[in-house]
Amino acid sequence: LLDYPERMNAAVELLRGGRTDDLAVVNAHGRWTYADLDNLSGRIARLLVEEEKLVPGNRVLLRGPNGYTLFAAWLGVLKAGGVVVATMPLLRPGEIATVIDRAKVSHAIVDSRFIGDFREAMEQTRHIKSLIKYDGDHGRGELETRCVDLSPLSPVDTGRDDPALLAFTSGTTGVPKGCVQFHRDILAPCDTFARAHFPMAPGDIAMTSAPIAFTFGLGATLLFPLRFGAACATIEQPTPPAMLEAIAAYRVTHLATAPTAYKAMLSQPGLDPALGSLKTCLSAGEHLPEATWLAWKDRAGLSIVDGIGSTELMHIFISESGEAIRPGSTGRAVPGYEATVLDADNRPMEEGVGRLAIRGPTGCRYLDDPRQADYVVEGWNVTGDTYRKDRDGYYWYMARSDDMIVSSGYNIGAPEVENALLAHPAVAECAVIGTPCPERGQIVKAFIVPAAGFTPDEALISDLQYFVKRNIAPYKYPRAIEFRDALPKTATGKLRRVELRD
Ligand code: 3SK
Repeated sequence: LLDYPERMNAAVELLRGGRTDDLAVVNAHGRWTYADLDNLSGRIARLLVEEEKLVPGNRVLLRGPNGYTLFAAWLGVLKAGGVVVATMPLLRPGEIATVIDRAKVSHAIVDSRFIGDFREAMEQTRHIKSLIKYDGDHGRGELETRCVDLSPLSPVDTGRDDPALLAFTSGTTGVPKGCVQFHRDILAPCDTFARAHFPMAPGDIAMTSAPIAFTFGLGATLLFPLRFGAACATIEQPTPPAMLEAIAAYRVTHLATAPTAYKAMLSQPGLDPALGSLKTCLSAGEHLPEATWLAWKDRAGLSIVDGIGSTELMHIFISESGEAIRPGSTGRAVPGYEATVLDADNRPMEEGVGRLAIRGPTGCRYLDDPRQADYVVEGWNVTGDTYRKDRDGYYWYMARSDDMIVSSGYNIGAPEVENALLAHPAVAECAVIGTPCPERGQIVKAFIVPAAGFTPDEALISDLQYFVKRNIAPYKYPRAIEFRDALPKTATGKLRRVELRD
């Protein structure tokens, strides 16, 4: 399926996607063509190689919000033969220092608004030899000034199996793991998932709420548009109202965001103008509740393409689109990938409930981490999700494997209870966990962020419990409910149930 040449550079391949004068990136600071992006990334590559003494394989940390300069730096690092280490904007100095140490980062390109935290992180490590600042997309920072008189470098000769990206997964538990992705892994999601379920064409404009440090955001914002000659629109603060405003302003055709953002956008006054241009919507990062899928279909007239992927496998490996979507199901294996569910003895099952396992053109390669042996089992990438596979090959999300609650002998998937609660108008966000109980082993407990206008009191608790019992098997109802102002999340927006359990 993916017959990439032995010698290739993913940045070069991506920039071939559009014609020189085609729009590549647009935001509040300007509009840039493929020629602009090719040129600036080439000059950044020269600066890194000739003045900052980067040699192939050096790791370059990038830090800043999504934007033209960050994207040019991302492509420039690859052209220079370096390895991108992108960091989530929300990381704190201690976490950045961990990434620098684990990845042995030698060079860094950092947006000047993030420089304070970065310098604090640098004081905790000794690896960084070169730090260059840039000034958002204003074009006046150190990076831009030092590049201005340079000519673009001819891209360094790299191989398809050379490392191009070190993507750190914050995970919902534990110490971050660095996932090594080769040049061919950068193109693989474009030519598998995106081609099948989220295709773009010249003239299309994509937008995501996810930073490119998260491979979900990287694919939907940068890789897919470039591969197909389309463009992307970027915003720095992707709140639901700002996203709607930007969708309308840039006539965004392809939107990729998380389920909670779709739910939040449904109740925003700016929804209608935004719907005029949208052609395709993608959701990943968390399980998409059926209620949100149906509400978006009803209001926007669009079927959200759901998908599950992982940083380890670079992008989405189960999804479905068009008429083949079955609301509530994540979909079927993406063409090029094989999926199954494993039983307790790691045997693949034809159908039934088990641990999701995947194999295909991308796969987990942790950087020097013994957890590799937990993720790759007998050739399968075991993602840590429990799924039900039906006889038609559709996958139905049950829970993260460690989010199954066993209460009085019943298996209860926390997301199923969350979906039931989310259908109630008083619930803005919720998270369900099992808490210890001497009689039942565990009971179901829900943490709920109430929607505006609802009072978090005993009457609401009873109402919610009754609501769940009426809509799903009554033994699954939350016996305990606690109201919160917000829920703990990872930097990529995934719920941290582990924090609630603690
Ligand atoms: O969380 C996901 O489903 C996902 C999707 C695409 C790329 C990476 C991830 C973690």
